Formats: sequence, C-alpha cells, structure tokens
Amino acid sequence: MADYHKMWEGLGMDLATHDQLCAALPPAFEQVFLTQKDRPQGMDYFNMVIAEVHGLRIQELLEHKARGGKIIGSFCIYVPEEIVLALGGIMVGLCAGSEFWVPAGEQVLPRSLCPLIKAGIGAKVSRTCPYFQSVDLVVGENTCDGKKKAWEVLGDIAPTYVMDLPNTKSSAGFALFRRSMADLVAKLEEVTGNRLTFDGLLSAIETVDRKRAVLQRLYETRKAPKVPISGLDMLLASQVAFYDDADRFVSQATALAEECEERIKTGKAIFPGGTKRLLVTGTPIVVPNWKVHKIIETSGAVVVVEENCTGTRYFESRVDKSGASTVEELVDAISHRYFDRIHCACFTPNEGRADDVVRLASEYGADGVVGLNLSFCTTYQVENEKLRKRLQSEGIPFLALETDYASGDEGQLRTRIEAFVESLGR
Ligand code: BJ8
Repeated sequence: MADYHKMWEGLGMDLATHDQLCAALPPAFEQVFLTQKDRPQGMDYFNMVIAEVHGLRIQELLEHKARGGKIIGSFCIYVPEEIVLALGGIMVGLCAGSEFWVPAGEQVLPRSLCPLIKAGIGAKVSRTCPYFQSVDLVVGENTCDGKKKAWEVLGDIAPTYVMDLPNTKSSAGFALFRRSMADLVAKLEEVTGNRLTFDGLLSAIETVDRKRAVLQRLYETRKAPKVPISGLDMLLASQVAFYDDADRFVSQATALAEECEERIKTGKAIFPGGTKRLLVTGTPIVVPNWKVHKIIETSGAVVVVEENCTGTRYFESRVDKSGASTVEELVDAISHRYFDRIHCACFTPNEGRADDVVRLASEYGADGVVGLNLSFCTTYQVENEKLRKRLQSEGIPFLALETDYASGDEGQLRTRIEAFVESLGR
C-alpha cells in the first residue's frame, strides 16, 4: 500500500493510534480469508479493496469532494442511497464492526450497549476512521433506543442529521416515513447545493438497482447443491458494497458471479459433500466483523444465506418506478421499497422477517438457522422467541447466539456451533 499518512493527517486523524489499527488488519484478514482453499479468483479484487480500505477509496472520496461533491455517512439501510446519489453525493456505510473502536466508544457511551454503536461512535471519538473524518453529514435514524440516543452524543462531534422513523408498519407509520423522506430530501439538497431532478433520481435508482441485482445474482449461486463460494467470501463482497464505487462494484461482482456460475456448471465444490448448510439471521455483520462466519465454516458447516441488513434485506427488493412521472412519485416509490420491504426488529410487530427466514431457508436448502445477534440488541433478542417458535412449527432447527466483537467467547461459540451442526446430522 502507498503511504497515505499525509492524506490522513489532512483529515485530522490520530496517526499513531491509526497506525496500530492498520497494523492489526492485514494479519487478521490473512488468517480469516487467505487460509481458505479454492477461493474464486474474482475475490482478488475484494482482497485488494480491504488492503486499500483506508487508502485508495478515501483518496477517491477526497477527489470527489475537491470537485464539489459531498460524502454522506450512514449506519442503517433505511437511509436511501438513491437520493444521495441523485444529488451528486456518495453514501458510505460507516463500518462499525471492529473491537478496536469499542474502548473509545465507551468513553462517551455506557458499556452495556451494542458494540456496533460503541464502535461507530468510538471511530469518531478516536479520530481513526478516515471515512468518518471525510463525511460532510452523518444521517442517523430513530430505530433502536441505543442508536437514537447515540446521535445526540455524536451531534456534538460530527455534523449529524436524524431521520425520524416510525415503529409500526401501519398507514400512519408510512405517512410518517414519507414525511421523513421529504425532510431528508430537503436536508440533502441543502447540504449538496443540488436539487433532485426526475432524470437524476431515475438514473440513481437504476444504478443502485444494478448493485442490488448483482448481489442477488451472487447469492443465487449459493443455492446450488455444491456451493461455489464460501459464506465468508460472500460476506466480504457484501460488506464492500457499502462503500465501494457503485459501477466498479457492479463490474467486479459480475465477474465473480460469472466465475461462481461456471463453477456450478463444472461441479466444482469448495466444501466436502455432506457439509451442513446454514442460514444466518439477525443483526448486521459489518466490516471487519467476520468472527462467527469463520467459526461456522471451520466447524463442518457453510453459510449459504444471510437474512440481515448486510445480506438479503439490503438487496432483495427493488424500487417499483413503473408509472412514476414526477420526482414526488419516484420518492413515493423509494419510500415504499424501504418501508414495506425492510423487516427490522425495531418495528412492531415484525412478522415479515420470520416469513423471510422461512422462505429463504427453503430456497437456499438450509439445514438449520443461526440467530446471530449483537450483545445488548434488545429488539432482536426479544424477537428471537417468536422466531424460534415459528421455526419450530416449520421443523427448522434453530440456534440463538449472542456475541460482540471481542475474541474472548470464540471457544464457547465454537462448542455451541459444533454441537448444533452435529445435531443436524441426526
Ligand atoms: S434496518 S437492523 S441497519 S436499525 S444498532 S438495532 S444491532 S442495538 S443496526 Fe439496524 Fe437499520 Fe434495523 Fe438494519 Fe441492534 Fe445495535 Fe441497534 Fe442495530
């Protein structure tokens, strides 16, 4: 990697602490990913993206800013990237999957909080995330209690806007969501200095749809009896989708999908016959959190699908723009896509998620379901009970796990996962 210290210094980063983070990532990546056998060649691109995660992409974002473009950060898939793109902005998912940032987060937040929130805020507090240092605005959202209160803390140290979200999927809930969408459009128009146009928004919808379509195409290959790509590699590709250039991502992911499809034709499998197939559902798995996938895939099983916000919830549905002839109608269509089709446990009730888990388990031929939730995520933990009952009624084995980003519980997780996988063979 080139020397980016000057760029990082210009972003006001804590260089000494950031150097420690940069030193820790390559060996962790090597141990998790490069020890896998028969990885598709198309993964080389994604390896490179991670190697350059704080370098090349940041340089591109800064070039975009130098041309007058804005960078918008987000922590949730309810924040519509189509609108950011249509206004000449670039949206980046502010990765909050590293234990490295948790202690800094705990300086300003309670310890008994979800690690995703602590790491997210900790990345800003410690000034060690060049994405956070580059953003012109963070769009937070009123989803879980932890996040909605954390935005108040973040607002003191970073430009923050909070999207108000309802918590029921009712018509009143949709009306609130649609109003919030209009408010967000106004805010983003103010920040970017641009106005939404019909053609601009249509083109942005098509760009984001292409990204979602290629993720769907990649996921489809995991339905094959001989899985052509590991869950770990697919997880990495999905994580990269949240901050890579959209067109480049589509072209690289398309090449990877073609390679996986070719593997299916030739019957090339990367796991031995009889490997158990698991669906993982629950809270988002953001970069560089690869912990549980690694344990699963070294415990006699393969992850074939993720029902979460870094998996199917992100890409399964498209914006139905048919019949729209005005900007307002396109924003209506976007609002429906997000509100109707994303089933987050912050909503009550949230039956759509259990329906999706059952459907996906069947489509992907899963032998069992792992409910993987981050510690202190109350909404998803509570929802586990209804999910467990539903899966039991469908005859689908279920294992509920709760964990954070630290490595201390890896042995215990492995014991439970191995026992679960073994039970699937009976
Ligand atoms: S749409 S899942 S991305 S809110 S931060 S809820 S893990 S306690 S991230 Fe989410 Fe949007 Fe919903 Fe998806 Fe729990 Fe942690 Fe809260 Fe979390």
